[in-house]
Amino acid sequence: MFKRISALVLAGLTALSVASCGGGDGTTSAGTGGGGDDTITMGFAQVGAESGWRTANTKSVQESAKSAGITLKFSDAQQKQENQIKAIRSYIQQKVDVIAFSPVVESGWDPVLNEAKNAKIPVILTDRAVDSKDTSLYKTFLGSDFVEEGKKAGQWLVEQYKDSQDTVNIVELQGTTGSAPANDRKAGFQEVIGADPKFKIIASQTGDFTRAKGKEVMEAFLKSNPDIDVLYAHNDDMGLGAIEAIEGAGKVPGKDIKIITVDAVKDGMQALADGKINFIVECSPLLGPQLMDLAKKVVKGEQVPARVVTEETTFTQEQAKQVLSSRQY
Ligand code: GYE
Repeated sequence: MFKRISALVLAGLTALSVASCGGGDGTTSAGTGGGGDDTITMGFAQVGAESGWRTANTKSVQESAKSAGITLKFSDAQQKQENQIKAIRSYIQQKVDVIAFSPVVESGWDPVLNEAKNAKIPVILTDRAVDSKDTSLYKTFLGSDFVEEGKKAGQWLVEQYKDSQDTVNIVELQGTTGSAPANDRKAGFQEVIGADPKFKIIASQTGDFTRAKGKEVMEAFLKSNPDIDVLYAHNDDMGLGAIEAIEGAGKVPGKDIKIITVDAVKDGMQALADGKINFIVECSPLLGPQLMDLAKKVVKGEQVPARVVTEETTFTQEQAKQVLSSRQY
């Protein structure tokens, strides 16, 4: 265990030192941002590599920067806010032209965002929101409507059980504590199912958006609750971990326990097509192209919308079978 933790810490430090010396991507642009030539330098502070969604998002950002001719400085915060703050500070020091980041949690960003503002470096929020009251601290927020995603999950459930009066026992695997998707997916779901008292959330805990934690927490849920009807997992990865726990307990995922997840990454869609998941709410990680467009505008000082919402759909098992082969992530 200790070995694993120290490996993670080491990986985090490496990621940060790469960010702070401006290398890692073969570019030598440190200190040249903010004027001089026309090339835009973006500092991007990523959350981590916790899920299939995140891996696809990172790839999208890196590939889109390349095709947009934007020099990218990239750092991975290993799901830790302090690492993200350090990375952003190093981007400020390096005088990049624009900073983009996906805030791991919603709170606690005002000081570092003020530092960026004072240094006149525009900030774009991608994927996740912050709860700062002062919205002048960032130029725009590009990402999904997570409350809407939670509502879609709830609406499917309400429809499934519309002809039954029996109690429906639900367990919930939440995303990272304090993150916008965990807060909002919980709230949206609750709002919809809360209208009918037969829906009961009997256990709800974080699985940190990872497969390993999803499995571990689901094992604990199964031990203390013999009558689980439904699992609502805030992402595919936790749902996939939970499937292993359910099978390990001798139950059939998708039948004995119905499963709803969010994201629609390939592994999730495969499990949906195989009948192990029942419904997936899509959340697109392919934010790179829009992010680069917004960055170019913001650097030129052009007006951009304060909020850009990603378009998304939902998938049933039948729909998953049809689109699986053409899924991009
Ligand atoms: O759903 C989850 C990831 O912020 C939308 O983060 C993102 C979430 C995504 O780890 O899989």
